[in-house]
Amino acid sequence: MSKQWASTDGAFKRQVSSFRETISVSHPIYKPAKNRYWLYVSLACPWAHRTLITRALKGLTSVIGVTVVHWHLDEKGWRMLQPDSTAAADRKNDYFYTLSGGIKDNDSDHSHPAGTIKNDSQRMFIDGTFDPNHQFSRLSELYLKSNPDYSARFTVPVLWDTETETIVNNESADIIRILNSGVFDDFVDDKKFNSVNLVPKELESKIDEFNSWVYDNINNGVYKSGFAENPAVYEKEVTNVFNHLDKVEQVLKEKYESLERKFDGNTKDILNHYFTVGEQLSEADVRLYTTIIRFDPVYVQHFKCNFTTIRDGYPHIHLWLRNLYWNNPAFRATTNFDHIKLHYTRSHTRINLLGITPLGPKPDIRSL
Ligand SMILES: N[C@@H](CCC(=O)N[C@@H](CS)C(=O)NCC(=O)O)C(=O)O
Repeated sequence: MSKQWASTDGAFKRQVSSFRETISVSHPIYKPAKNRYWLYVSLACPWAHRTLITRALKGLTSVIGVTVVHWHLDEKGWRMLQPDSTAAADRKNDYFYTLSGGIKDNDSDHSHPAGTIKNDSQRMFIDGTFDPNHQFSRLSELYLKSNPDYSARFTVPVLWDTETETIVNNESADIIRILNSGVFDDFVDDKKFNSVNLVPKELESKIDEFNSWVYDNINNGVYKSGFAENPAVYEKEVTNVFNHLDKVEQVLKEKYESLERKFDGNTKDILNHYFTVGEQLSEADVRLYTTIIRFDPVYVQHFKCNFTTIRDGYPHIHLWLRNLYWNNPAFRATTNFDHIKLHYTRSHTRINLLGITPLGPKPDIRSL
């Protein structure tokens, strides 16, 4: 499999994920268990972010541990921080079983002090965490341990099995379905989480339909715009992104208007039902959120998606975004604007040669 992102016509191509197993009671190897599986994520990556949100929404923080890679991606891929050995042992319980994977928010007022952070910064539990399972320093080591012949890119997220020492799955769309499936429900102490279902049967086909055009045109669309290698490809892709944001805006406008009638203008009731598919939080919201939350801080300038911003051009999407962020800790606590901004602007040196991270927009996200 090729390691290149772009094809000869200058268009960005996302590689197909290689590990596609599931976890279930009937699976010959990967059975549900507590503390057996581990997630390796980047807080910058929208695909990995989906898995952290789903883990939080299903109450799986005490069932599945998390390692957060350093936000800087270099030519050898993602790296993990190296602690002294006692810290590694002591901190496993304290830090890994949190919504954010143990990363402390370094930016409490949501202004952005990126200018003070260097590429080589290695602040434990701020820039990333470590791998208590092996103390590996590179994500690639997991891939090669799982399959010594692996020759594609070393991507996050990775769902790792600590028992067989193999990757169960490295495709976020699959991983969030596994986490949502209920296979871990028995191990969750607070049973209120068991009733959470992000893909209820009656909405499944609508969620799939929404996800499929959102994936190609928005989630992946921003990358196709930003990584385009010639102007014609860029212009086509960026126009397509905004055409589909218009479509989402229309969906949410109609939703808002119908909820306004239903709840007689009561804002609290409206916001409790203000989601993209149906009137409950679903996987469709999770998958759209991780792109929209990055839009104004990064994609507008870094990927040149600058017809307008979400905050100025899309009032209904903006309200939906802020409702998720400010009213649901699973979204807020897993969103780290430092990792997001620093990763894109300092790792993609082809796009941003000097690695200067723009300080704006201020604030990263507006209040509700
Ligand atoms: N299909 C994968 C895509 C994951 C992906 O592209 N991850 C990027 C970060 S946003 C990555 O890890 N890239 C590492 C590299 O290119 O070396 C998924 O959705 O899980």
